[in-house]
Amino acid sequence: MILIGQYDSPFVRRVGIALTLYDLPFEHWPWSTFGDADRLQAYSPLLRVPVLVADDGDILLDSHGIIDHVDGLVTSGSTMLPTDEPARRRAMKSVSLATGISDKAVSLFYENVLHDHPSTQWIERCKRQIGAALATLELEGSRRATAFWSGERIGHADIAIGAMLDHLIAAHPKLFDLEQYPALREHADLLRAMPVFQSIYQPFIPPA
Ligand SMILES: N[C@@H](CCC(=O)N[C@@H](CS)C(=O)NCC(=O)O)C(=O)O
Repeated sequence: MILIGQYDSPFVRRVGIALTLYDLPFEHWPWSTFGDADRLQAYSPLLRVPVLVADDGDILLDSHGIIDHVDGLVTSGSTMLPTDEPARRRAMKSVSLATGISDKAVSLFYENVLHDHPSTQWIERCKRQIGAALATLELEGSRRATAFWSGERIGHADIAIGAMLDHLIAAHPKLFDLEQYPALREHADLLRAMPVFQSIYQPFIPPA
């Protein structure tokens, strides 16, 4: 398998971390969506990452689709999503909140750097959406009684939240302060201490 995209993308990083934790071998092509756009488009018509090239050459797009495929490659007992309800749908909701924040963080970043006249209305909307979703995750985290989001071992929700927080703080250091979200800050610290979060990592590089 080949994973295309840089690890400063929270979406690419969550896939890289999942593949690593699953012990699934993969090659990593750290292509930039801007700098490598020409060669990327052959794999990703939307010019987005992550892209996963399967061993048979099939191409998977979007971190959700890729993670779903990757979960199918491991034995059901070892997938990083609970199998029983309501734990499964709760974990999926947390993943959606985290990746939704990342969507908005990316959008907010592009609004500021790619537009001569960024829209105040759009910026305020993104900030409001990110703030409300962070508060929702903070509440979930503060009520949690387990070491990880969905139990005693790491799962996709933890990975999505950890990747989201690192990206959010790196891309918008002046806008979001983790001190306001103690449960999330504590969880980010726990995850950052894990070797996989340190090896599957790249400092944030703005598009050029
Ligand atoms: N929903 C997608 C989002 C992927 C995404 O937005 N990736 C960003 C990198 S962080 C990207 O490719 N941006 C380039 C663009 O949208 O033109 C996923 O979960 O993979």
